[in-house]
Amino acid sequence: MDHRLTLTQHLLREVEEHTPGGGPVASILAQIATACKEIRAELAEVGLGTLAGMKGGVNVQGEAVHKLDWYANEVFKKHFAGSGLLCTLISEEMEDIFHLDEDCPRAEHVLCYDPMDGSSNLDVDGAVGTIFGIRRKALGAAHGQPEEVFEPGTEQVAAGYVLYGPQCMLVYGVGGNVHGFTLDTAVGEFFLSHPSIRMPEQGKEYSANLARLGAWDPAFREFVRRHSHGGESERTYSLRYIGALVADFHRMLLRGGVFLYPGDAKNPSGKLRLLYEAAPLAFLAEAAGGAASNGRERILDLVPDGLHVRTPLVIGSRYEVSAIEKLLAGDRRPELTTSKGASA
Ligand code: P6P
Repeated sequence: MDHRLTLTQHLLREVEEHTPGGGPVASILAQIATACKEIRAELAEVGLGTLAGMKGGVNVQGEAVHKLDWYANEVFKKHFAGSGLLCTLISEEMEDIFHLDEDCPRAEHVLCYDPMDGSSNLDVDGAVGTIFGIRRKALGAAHGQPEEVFEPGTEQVAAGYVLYGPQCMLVYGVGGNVHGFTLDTAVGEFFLSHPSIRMPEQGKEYSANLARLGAWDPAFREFVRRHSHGGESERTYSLRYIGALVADFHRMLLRGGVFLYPGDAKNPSGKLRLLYEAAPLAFLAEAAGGAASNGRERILDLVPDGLHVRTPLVIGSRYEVSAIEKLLAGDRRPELTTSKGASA
C-alpha cells in the first residue's frame, strides 16, 4: 500500500530541507493548517451553531462582516500569538497591521491572509476558503509598520489556500512547486493528494461576473465574445463562476482557464485585494506554469502602497491570460491556433 504522505512529513522534506531558510516557513505552514482545521470544524456545522449570519458592521473594505469572517480571523490570531513564528499579521478583516509584540523581533516573517474568502457563500452552503501569503519583513522597514510588506509579490517565500468544499483541501506553493493535500477528517490530518500540480497551458472555461460586462473595457467584452458560443475560438468554452475567488482559482489550477475581475470606471482597481488575494494566488499560478496580471502588468511585480490596495485581476492559463493582455494592448488579430489544435 502506498505510504500516505502527511503535510507535516511533506513540509519537512520539501520546505525545511530544500528551501533556504525553510525551517520557519515550514512551521508557519503547519500552523496555518492547524488553524484551518479548527475553522473547518466550525464551518461544517455553522447552521447549527451561533456563528451563522452577519456580525454587524462593515470591514475596512466597506463590506458587511459575516460572523465567520471575524471568527476565522480570531482563530489565526490565537494560533500565532506567542508562537514565535510571525511578527506581523495583515488580514482583510483588520484595518491596521496586527503586530505580535511578544514574537518580535525573533520572528522575521509576515503573514498576509484573507481568513474567509467568499463568506457571502456561507449562508447558502457554498464553497469558501482561506488565502495566505508568507513574506519576510522588508529589509530596513520600520518595525511593525505597513512598509514591512511594501514590496513586490516576488518577495513572497510561500503562498497557498485552504478550500472548504465537499472536501477540505490545502494547496501550498514554495520554490516553484505547488502541492495539494486533502484532509482525512477521521484522522484529522492533511495527506498529499495532488503532488506537483501543473496548470494546463490552455483551458476550456472562463470565470467572471458577467453582470458587470457592460462596465468593462471593450477588450474584455471581446474576449468573452470570442470564447462564447458563436465566437471564433476553436474550443467551446464554458462559464464557471462560484463567487469565491479561492474556489474559482482552484478549478483553474487543476483544469486551466481564466478568471477575470477587471476594474471599471467607478472602481478602476476592481474589487480584489493585492496583498492577501491576488499576490498569493499569482505566486501559485506562476509556480504551476500559469500567469497572473492586472491586464497589463504582472501581479507579482506590483508594489503595494497600502495594506488593502486593490488590483484588477486576470489569472489562469498562460494562453488565455496572454490573449486578454493582447486585446487590452489593442491587438485585435485572431488568436493563434492552440497548441492542441481544434477543440476537444
Ligand atoms: P462579485 C468574495 O467577496 C470576493 O472577494 C471573491 O472571493 C470573489 O471572487 C469576488 O469577491 C466576487 O465578487 O462582485 O462577483 O460578487
